Amino acid sequence: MDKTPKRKLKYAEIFANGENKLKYSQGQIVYVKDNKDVWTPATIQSVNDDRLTLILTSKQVVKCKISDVLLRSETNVGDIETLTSLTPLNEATVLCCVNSRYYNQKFYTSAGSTIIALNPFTDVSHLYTDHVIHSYHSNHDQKLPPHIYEIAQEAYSSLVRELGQINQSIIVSGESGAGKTVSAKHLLRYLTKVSNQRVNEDEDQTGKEEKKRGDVIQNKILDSNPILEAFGNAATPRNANSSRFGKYIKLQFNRGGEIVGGVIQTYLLEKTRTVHHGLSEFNFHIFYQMMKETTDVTPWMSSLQADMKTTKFKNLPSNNKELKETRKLAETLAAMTDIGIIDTLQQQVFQLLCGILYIGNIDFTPVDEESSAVEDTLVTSTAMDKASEQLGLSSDQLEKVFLHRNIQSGSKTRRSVFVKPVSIVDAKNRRDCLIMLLYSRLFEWLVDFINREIQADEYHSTIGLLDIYGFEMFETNSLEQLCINYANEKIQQHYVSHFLKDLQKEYELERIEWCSISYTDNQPCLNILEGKQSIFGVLNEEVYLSRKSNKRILGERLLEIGNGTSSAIKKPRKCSGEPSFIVNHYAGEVRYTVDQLVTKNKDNIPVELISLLKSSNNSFIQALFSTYQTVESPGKKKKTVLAKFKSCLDGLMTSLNRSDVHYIRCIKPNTVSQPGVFDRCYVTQQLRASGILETVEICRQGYSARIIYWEFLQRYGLLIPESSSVPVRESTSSSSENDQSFDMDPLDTLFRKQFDLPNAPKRTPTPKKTLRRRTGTSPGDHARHCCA
Ligand code: AD9
Ligand code: MG
Repeated sequence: MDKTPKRKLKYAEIFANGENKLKYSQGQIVYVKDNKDVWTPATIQSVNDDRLTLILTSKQVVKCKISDVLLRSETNVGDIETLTSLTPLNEATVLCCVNSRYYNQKFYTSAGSTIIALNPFTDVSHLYTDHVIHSYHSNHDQKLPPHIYEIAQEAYSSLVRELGQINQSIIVSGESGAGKTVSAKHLLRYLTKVSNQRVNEDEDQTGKEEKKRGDVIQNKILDSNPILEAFGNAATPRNANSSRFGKYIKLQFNRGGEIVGGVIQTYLLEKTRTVHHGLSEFNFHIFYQMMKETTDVTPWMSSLQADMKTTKFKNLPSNNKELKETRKLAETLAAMTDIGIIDTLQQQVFQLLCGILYIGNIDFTPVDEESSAVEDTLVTSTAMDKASEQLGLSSDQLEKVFLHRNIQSGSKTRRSVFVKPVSIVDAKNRRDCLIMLLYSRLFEWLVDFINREIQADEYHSTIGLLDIYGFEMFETNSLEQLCINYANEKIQQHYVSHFLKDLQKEYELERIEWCSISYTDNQPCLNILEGKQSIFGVLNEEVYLSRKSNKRILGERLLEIGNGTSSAIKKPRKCSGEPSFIVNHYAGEVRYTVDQLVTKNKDNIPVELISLLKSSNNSFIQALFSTYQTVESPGKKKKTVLAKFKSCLDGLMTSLNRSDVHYIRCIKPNTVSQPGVFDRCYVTQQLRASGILETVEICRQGYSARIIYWEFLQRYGLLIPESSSVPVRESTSSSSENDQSFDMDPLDTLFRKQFDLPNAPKRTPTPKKTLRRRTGTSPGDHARHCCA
């Protein structure tokens, strides 16, 4: 075997090399770079060294460099379902393929091991019928069109057949509004349906009882969606139903492949949305749902609605948004009932929401620079009365907690507490803090309640569905966007390291002829965000130093992080206005404003607020806060928002690393959320950022399936003639050592004969391979790799 290290070729270089060899000639059909369409079709009129004269479809004649053209396919690329089958395979053909498919209402395309899901922005329910589910579940040989169900089925099959890692995960990624949440819902429905079908197939007398229990759990899992969407989603300029929290739901299966439970892990709800709204930003859906009066609700809801009807709530930017939520309240209430939140509890929840809205209407006036008073207006006095009533407190208690703070002094043993008035700015902050605290605690309670209802005591394996908030880039970006985009960077890094890096490493390890494909690694950006000297490091230090941050100095400190050597962080070109910095994320550059970063990272909750809520006469509020920790463990610093978020995401990564991961890449075809509009620049940007092109190239050059030896033998062993000596496995253990020590030579020889393959070189033991991938290439490829 030739051991000379191969020079790493860049992805673009591979195409270029291949194409240069072809020597462009007159009459050849190509794509040429274009500002509007990214790549546009053309025909070569003449060639002059490295310059070409082209004729466009508009008959316009243009001149360009050879490096500005890519080969065009003779056939209709729109008919191709699997990008790995594109010939020639390049950015232009990939783009044209997904573009044509989109206009032909084919929203799913296979891209190696991944499915690309284009958001239809229109009703395509015919794609998700029970019949379609059945087709993908019961299909064994027939090639069905690409679909997200294919990925769900792959995960489910691996789980029930116990191939590779038992636990499976499906990561649904993409920009905000790309269709992750909708896809995740379809995946969830698919998995609940097929797990049910399996039970029906083998149902016996005792199985009936279990099935009933299973049905109840599965319905509860499905019911968690409308509840969490109502309380955790909101309209943003990018998506009218944007998830404002990350969600990882682990479906729990028994040995028979039936869903017996689930557990939901949520990540960082964007609680600031309850008090601050930028242009075209709205509060969480649930507030609008409850404001929309309907006839078919319970008397307590009607009286709450009548009470709020004439009030204009400051924290409820309207724009008639509640009109769109007409149908939803009944749906949310029904789901709450089904999941086990009884009517009286529901009433408590909505009274709390009503109280939260009224708190937002309380305003203040300055008395002097250091003290303030509650504003003497009808709006504020009504709000004070209503809020205190709903929260089980007195108006005096509320007023006191907004206008004064406790200062502790003295030693640990002789501690005294002073009460000090606060400025108008601090009074408003305390009001907003109370709102955020109440809402986030309510959300946590809901998630805990759902988990208690759906979690199984015992289970065999899991399939996790990850649906986080998509990459965001607004006019003004703050800590919320920093966290959201950081989470997306982590997911992208998972993809890069597990798919693009590891797969190639494995080929090298197995000494498989391989021409390394380079890819954009987002590790430098992650280093800038969370590394030793990083944005998180600086922002956490500012919190721990407990000093008043100077925005300008902090901005300069943040910009020093890269030492001018990393291109992941840079100074904005226009430095006027608020201090800010730009992070070069994998999906694009985002400008973050320095203002409020430290305050939000600190997330200081005054102890007085918690004590007050603990003393509430309202049993629900009391219960919500009874176990709330006000002080961290002695000697430990209070964790910042960024530190908590990072450790949550590290936990998520550990969980993903312990499972077989399947990917779905959602692509948003346009920025206006309209059907039938395919913005080629915007789509190309997403294709490039996601690493789709590299994935396709790796899948095409690589092998379609990777199966560990024993599984391979189990599956295909029956093809071996009886007279042949088949290697026998010595132990039942599935440790990787056993897989490595197993001698494949006899089996290898047999298969090589069977498929008429050349003799294999002697190979060294390889680490256990656990991933199975399909790229839509011929079945012979399975044998080809397994014997390689
Ligand atoms: V965010 O990161 O939470 O802001 P998502 O989750 O990626 O975002 P979402 O699933 O909410 O986007 O989809 C946005 C909108 O696109 C939906 O409200 C639908 O109107 C539309 N959509 C998405 N997928 C489909 C689909 N498969 N069929 C029809 C769809 N419409
Ligand atoms: Mg979403």
